[in-house]
Amino acid sequence: MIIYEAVAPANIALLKYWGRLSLRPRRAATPSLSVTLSRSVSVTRVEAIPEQEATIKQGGHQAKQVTMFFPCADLSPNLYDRISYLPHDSGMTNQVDSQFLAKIAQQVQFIRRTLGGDSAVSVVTENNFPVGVGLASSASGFAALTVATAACFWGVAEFSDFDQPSIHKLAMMAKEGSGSAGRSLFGGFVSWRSSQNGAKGSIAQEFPAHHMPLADTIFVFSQQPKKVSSSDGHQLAQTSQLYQLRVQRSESRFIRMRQALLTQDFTHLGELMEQDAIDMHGICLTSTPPVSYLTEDSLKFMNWLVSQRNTGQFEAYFTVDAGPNVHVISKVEDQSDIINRVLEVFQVESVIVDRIGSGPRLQRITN
Ligand code: 2P0
Repeated sequence: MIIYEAVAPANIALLKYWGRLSLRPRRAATPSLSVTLSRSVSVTRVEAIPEQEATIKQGGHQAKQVTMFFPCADLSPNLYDRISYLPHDSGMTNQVDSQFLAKIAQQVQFIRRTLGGDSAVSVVTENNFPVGVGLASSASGFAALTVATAACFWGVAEFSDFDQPSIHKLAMMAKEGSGSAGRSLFGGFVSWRSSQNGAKGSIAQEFPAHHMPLADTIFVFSQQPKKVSSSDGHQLAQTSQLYQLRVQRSESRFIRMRQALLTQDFTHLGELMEQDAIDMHGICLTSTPPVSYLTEDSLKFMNWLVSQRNTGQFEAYFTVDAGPNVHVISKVEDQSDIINRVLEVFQVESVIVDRIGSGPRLQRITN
């Protein structure tokens, strides 16, 4: 049996994707620019499974693993994809599990159709960090799934065996599972261009990880799953009066952010990044109905971080995705000092200590 195991990292957007022009295909209303992380990863194992095994229909719980079977409608009604998820220690509700597994099954079918695959597959996926709390688990999850599934259908053994056009194709497929997942196909600093005015909306690495070795420290205030999904948040964004303003500004903000990166101007990059995070959450709060991902804890922390910076304690900038947990972007050499100072002042559920990384990995395991 041959198993294709992909490890794909989460990414954190410095310039956020928030609002889209269409869901299928995913077309972003604004350009986004992210940092691919190193340690927060999803691991996905995919193998082709024979017909007789795939025809077992009932799902079930095996230890902590949640498994469901989905008909391969694209191949034959008698074939089933077997999708399993190994929950992170923080756990997920069963309702989230089944929705999550159905989205994975849908993505498998999409990849199989796109690449002309001809077998049912078994998918086992897990993360080393909590899911559904605004930590980009869908980005790493759909990136790993896309890499492992494509490797299985193509028989590719290592990530470096994919050529650049193939990686681009994988990124465009991954974003159909979750928009931000397309960016996790590349290491370093990655852009996803807007599809406004008929543009193609391509995804590409702008700079490799070593260009500017940044740290991302994630202060986790809550592991409760968010009440409004990112997908619904994207949909609601258009109801905000601030939305068009952000769309109009986004191209120039992208160019300035890229320039700050090019010149390794951390201060300018950080200022632009904070402005954009505030803009995104401003849109959320002014959507109809309003969406509030930030909590009192997040706001208190963000204010504290700015005051520390303004009084010259350290140079670090915040960004926050669709959840209450705050990412602190700093230079790698300042990371441990920042963590120590934060923990003197704040009680957090956990701290995820991460940094910029170089993208997905793949291995072919024969047993
Ligand atoms: C981002 N986020 O750029 C933004 C910032 C969260 C906040 O993209 O509905 O799961 O699949 O297109 O990628 C999270 O939303 O959205 C996200 P879909 P996704 O990372």
